Amino acid sequence: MRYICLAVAAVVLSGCNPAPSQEGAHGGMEMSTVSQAAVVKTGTGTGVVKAIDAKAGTVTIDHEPIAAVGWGAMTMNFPVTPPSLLDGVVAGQTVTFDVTVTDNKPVITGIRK
Ligand SMILES: [Cu+2]
Repeated sequence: MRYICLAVAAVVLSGCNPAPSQEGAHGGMEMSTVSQAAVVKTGTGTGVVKAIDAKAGTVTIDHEPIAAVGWGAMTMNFPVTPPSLLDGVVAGQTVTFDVTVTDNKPVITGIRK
């Protein structure tokens, strides 16, 4: 009886545990990678300029989805580096822009009209 109980326990453990524990280990590895090094993603987006703050060096863009950085369509405010990229950019314009996202903080590094 004892062996049977152990066998049943082993089957239950092997049947239920591997999938969740593997996922947990995998997730844990990803988590530690995230906490140890900056995650940098770059992408190119297209959108309509909603507002510009030349003094702050920021631009608000209603952008289309940018798969490379995992974003859906949204309106958001970006810092622009260097701010001179905003020269000649006006609200209402449709622009293509390069964005670098470091640990979820986006910066626009290029704008094309
Ligand atoms: Cu966005």
